[in-house]
Amino acid sequence: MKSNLRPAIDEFRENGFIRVAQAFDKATKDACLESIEAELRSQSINVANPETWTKPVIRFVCPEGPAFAIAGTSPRLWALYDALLGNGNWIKRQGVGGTVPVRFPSKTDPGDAGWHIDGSYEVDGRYFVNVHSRNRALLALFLFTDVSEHDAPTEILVGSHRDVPPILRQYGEDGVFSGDVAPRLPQTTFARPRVPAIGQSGDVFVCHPFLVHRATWPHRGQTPRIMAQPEIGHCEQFSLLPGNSRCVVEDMILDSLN
Ligand SMILES: O=C(O)CCC(=O)C(=O)O
Repeated sequence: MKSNLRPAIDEFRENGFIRVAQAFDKATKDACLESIEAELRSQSINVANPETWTKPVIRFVCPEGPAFAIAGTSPRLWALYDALLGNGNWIKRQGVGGTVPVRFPSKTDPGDAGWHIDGSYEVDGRYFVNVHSRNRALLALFLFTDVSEHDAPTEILVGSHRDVPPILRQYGEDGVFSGDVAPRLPQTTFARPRVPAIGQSGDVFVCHPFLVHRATWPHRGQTPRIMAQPEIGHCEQFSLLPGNSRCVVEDMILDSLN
């Protein structure tokens, strides 16, 4: 690991996430937003016209294209992924991926704002997760607009990644529906410090795959909040064989199981 990344890794180990400020530049952000706005227009939504903001949230698959490839392959992000996962262990996607939840200024309950961890593989149309974190080595939150505390930021339970592995262990390799994990967590998880994922467009929150988080509402800001929340995939799920850990994130899961 590069020695200048050590403080970032220590912070990640402690909190379960780290914000990479300005992981991609303004020109890239502007070009990504152009594609996202085109997708919104195809759904009759204009980011500059509040009359078209008829729902509190809409989601779609993150577009692909050259600007998303530049954002997703940011050298600073890739150096961090190498440090957390080990070079050669993660999938070098030429893009961002995941879905884009766009949240509009609104006082209406969006209906999707519960504490959860993200699922990583589909079983009968539902997203499951297992203790080996099949298909997901990390969660990332790519901010495409500035996000203040008024703009319905994602909220993170700091350190909650530690509480999840003992729950998932009970479900073995098959895993469990991701929506069934948070209700099984102890009350102490929800007493952990809460941090809003606020920042500037171009910032990326790189998170442990088991970090508990939620969308928030109402959105009290003036403009739509736009981000993408992809997984960083791995070549093989974490084996979790003691003495055989490949990387920092696997060490962290093993620590939580002991
Ligand atoms: O939109 C957000 O703030 C977070 C959404 C989220 O966590 C999810 O959809 O899994």
